[in-house]
Amino acid sequence: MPVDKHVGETLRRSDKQLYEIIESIFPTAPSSAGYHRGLPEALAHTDAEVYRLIEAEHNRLQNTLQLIAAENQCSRAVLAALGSVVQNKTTEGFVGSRFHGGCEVVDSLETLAVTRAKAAFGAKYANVQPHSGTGANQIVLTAILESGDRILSLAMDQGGHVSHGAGVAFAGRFFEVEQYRVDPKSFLLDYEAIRQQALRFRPKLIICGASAYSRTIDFAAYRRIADEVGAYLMADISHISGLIAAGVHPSPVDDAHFTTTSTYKPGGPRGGLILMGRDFDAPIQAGGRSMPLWERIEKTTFPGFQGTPYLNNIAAKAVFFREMLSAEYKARQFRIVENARSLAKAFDRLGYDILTGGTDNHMFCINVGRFREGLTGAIAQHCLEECGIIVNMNRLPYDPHSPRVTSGMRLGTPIVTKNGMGPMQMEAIAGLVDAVLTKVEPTGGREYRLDDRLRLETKCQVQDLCARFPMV
Ligand code: DSN
Repeated sequence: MPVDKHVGETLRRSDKQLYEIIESIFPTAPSSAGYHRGLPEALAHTDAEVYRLIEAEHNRLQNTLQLIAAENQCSRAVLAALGSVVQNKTTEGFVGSRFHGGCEVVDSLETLAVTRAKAAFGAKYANVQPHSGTGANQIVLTAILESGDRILSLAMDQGGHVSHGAGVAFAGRFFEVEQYRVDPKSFLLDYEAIRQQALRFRPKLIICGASAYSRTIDFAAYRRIADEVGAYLMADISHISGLIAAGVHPSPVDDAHFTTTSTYKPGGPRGGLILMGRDFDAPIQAGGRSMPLWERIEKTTFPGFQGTPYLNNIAAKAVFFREMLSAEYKARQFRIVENARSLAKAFDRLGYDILTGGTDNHMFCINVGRFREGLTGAIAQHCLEECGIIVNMNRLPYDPHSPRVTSGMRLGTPIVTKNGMGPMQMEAIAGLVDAVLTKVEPTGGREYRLDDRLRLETKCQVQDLCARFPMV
């Protein structure tokens, strides 16, 4: 059965409040049966090619192990909201200040999303319009910096994100970026070294947050450094925002001037979110006048950076933020970390080199080059994929290899945890990965030979394991 079958029913059961708002405004659409119901079936009848490919993706997801730390699996209710009629609405601006008619329903949806996001993160301000996490970062940068202003951020090969200042991307092209590094021995953030660098470089913005850092981040220490040098602080919590909402990791919402996250990484729809805490109404000079920071962020979002917000996506965010507030979601965040720790320990027992020796969050990196001569992150990713195990190669701090080869492999536990796996299955996953990585024969940085029988056997074992934990 397609994962998103009868999506309208799911939304009705799991988020009654959205329907109540809509129903209080208009009578039930008499012809909704024809247009809005049975969406996957409509696709099957009108475009069999795309329908088959979507089904193929569903089958791939169900039959392989999803261990990419950046990925998650949203609920059927979130899928339902994404595929709803709200997709058709166009507008610009924010609630109370729109540029098109017919916004009463989407205004209610956006207000609901904002209210729930603030509740989920304990924030004073939430902007649910960014199209992505990277877009949210670009909005913040554009709101507070002029071209050529200075940014201090974690380098990409040290665990940072491409949008934080890599030369190939927006921030790296339009601002003067200096990047900090983790300690070369412990691979941990060195707050005193960051402070010294900030005192010398005098950035206007410090960015914290990471894509591949498995230890707790001290956001308060970053704020002390930012205050000492008179910089703004932006915390990009995309990878750990679910853990933060659940209280599994300390929150930066009051320490940072701006907190950004993508909304799919914690398990919602694709999209971005900007949160602000105690500094939400601090004044900033812009366009010849003083305005509060939140207003500057909104004016930069529209018309500065984006046009029409994705309103179906905002509806889906509203559904997701409500899920984040549930006891089930919060308990799952603890299990995600427990599973990541179990998985890291299982690899440790098998002789793998885990960066920083373990994890405090949902992910960790392994230096596969130190496990076996000639093994690289690229080989690990590709040969495991052939066996149904989906991971990603990752450059490690001070990595001698290029980004297309790498020494590292990154693993995360959000999806396997969502589908009900626990510490016993983590042990089994480490065993399956190990069986492949001990036998694969590297013949180049990205080339290798893999025994056909091993490939087939592992694939079958992976499918058996996945079949016991179907997608939910
Ligand atoms: N941030 C990337 C990652 O962590 O893989 C994906 O957006």
